[in-house]
Amino acid sequence: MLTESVLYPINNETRQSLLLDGLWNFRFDPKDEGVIQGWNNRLPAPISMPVPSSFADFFTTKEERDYGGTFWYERELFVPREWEGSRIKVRFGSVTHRAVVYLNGVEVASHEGGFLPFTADVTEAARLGEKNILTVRANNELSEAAIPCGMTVTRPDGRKVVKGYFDFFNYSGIHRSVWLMREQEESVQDYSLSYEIGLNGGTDAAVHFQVRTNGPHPVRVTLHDEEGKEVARGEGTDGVMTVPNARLWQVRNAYLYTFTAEITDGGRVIDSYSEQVGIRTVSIEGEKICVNGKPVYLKGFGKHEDFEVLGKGFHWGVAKRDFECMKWTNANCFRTSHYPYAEEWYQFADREGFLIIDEVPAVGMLPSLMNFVDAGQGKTYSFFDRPDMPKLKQVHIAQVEEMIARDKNHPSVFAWSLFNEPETTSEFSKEYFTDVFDAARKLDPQNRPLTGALEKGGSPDGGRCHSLCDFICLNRYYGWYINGGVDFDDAEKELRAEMDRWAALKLGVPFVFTEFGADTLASEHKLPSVMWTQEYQNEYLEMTFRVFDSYDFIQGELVWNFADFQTAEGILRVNGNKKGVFTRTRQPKDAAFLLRKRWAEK
Ligand code: GCB
Repeated sequence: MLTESVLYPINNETRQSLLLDGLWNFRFDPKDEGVIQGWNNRLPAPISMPVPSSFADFFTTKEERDYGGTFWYERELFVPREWEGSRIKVRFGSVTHRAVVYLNGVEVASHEGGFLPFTADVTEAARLGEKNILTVRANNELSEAAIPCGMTVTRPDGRKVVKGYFDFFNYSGIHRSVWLMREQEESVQDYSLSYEIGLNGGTDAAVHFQVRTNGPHPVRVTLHDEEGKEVARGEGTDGVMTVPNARLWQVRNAYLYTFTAEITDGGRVIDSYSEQVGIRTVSIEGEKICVNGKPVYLKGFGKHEDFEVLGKGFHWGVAKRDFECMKWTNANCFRTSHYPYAEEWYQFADREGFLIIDEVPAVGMLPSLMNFVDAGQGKTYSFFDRPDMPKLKQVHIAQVEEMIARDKNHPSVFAWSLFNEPETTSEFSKEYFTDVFDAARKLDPQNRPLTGALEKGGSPDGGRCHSLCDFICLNRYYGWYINGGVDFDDAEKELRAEMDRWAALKLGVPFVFTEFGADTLASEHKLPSVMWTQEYQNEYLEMTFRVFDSYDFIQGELVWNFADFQTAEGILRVNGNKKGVFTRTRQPKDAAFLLRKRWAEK
């Protein structure tokens, strides 16, 4: 169980948070000699590196862009003398894929996993009223004992090459904001909310709260509406508040309250933490996905954190453009394929009323460098019988815990995806995922649905893991990886045949297509169409939608992908994956207009 506080940094009368973004020092460490050489004390001959950002696409040589191994970041920071007697922490939104953090040469934290936050308590190591040196030793190697899965090979010249068993570039670095934070010794560590709506046959709502603190003083909680008016209050670390005439958080029509938890000592507020939250319920009712008890059909995309030059570095401007483009298509949902995104994405989605399927970085559990093709064609492998499996499972569950701890209070998050396209055909996979799902079921105070994205091998007949899912997510490429081009006429038949087999199982749960799409070059047109042209992408989508519209249990369509994105090099990728409905610079392909029209009416 996670004990560290992962609350997002805020500023108020009891807490201060200073952004440490900007230009840091940086250095590759191909021989992994930094620790022996004392680079944690001072990084010799560094170059400059923007934070947050991936380092890869700033460089002009392949050795630097494709670098695999250990690398270091460093910067100076000033800790105010007035902070004496408080807890002082440094918080990283993420470092890919693992990090050791030092302050003034002293190790203060380490973390495994490149897509979730962690903090270093630097209270002891910090020098108050002086400059301090903050250093990060990071590493971006991939293996089969960590997620995402892949391998690292050392070439004869000693250079390491990192190969992911997944279809996105292994962008690395400090991808998200870094904060220096001051908290009170006694402080709010965590809180969880869950809701009941329509109380007493009316519009009142119950807000159940749990607050975790690290001290003995009493806790008070309040809820304020968007006008700043207090609408409810409660006492204690565990309880329920009633909100009369609650304004619900609705899909694409969000309403946000501000939740505040305060630790008090008589009239004095020792610590106070506030965040925007939304009152809403999510549930699976038969074959429907419901928000506030009403069915919602999911319309939207699988995305990536990916943009020119920045790689996977978070940028508010890119997020803003993405939300504007998604709203223009009349979408209402996206999946954070294939890892939890920067927290700011969820804050944006809370405000814009988007639904999120939040995915843990469990991708690449099919041992192949082109498993996106193998998966599309239904090739089977065994993966979970390997010696590293217990370690992998531990890392996987730890990241599920961290993701749920981080994101559980966002109204936008309505489901947890615990995998993308692993092998799910062996008895080993069944055992593995039973443990992962069992662990996840204990973590969410809102009991959101659990799911995972199944590739073609996870079929009605061969797959062994779909029964673990509260609703079933399918990634399918009929008309692309199979039945593409001259065989396109068979695609619809085959997709229908698979859906008929699912229907025959009478599972009684909703199905969501979490991937379907066709690579499309924005430059290519042809009449009649051929693969890779914009006309083909539209025909592919029209065919798929015809099928979706004939099965009531299909309750969502998330096109692969929102935008073109960078991948590793290969004969199937033209400088990246081109299945975007938008280009990598976020301009629409013809398919965007088709979606906009369909989703306006759906
Ligand atoms: C998949 C993967 C996704 C790939 C996609 C593709 O099945 O889940 O990561 O990018 O197919 O385009 O091949």
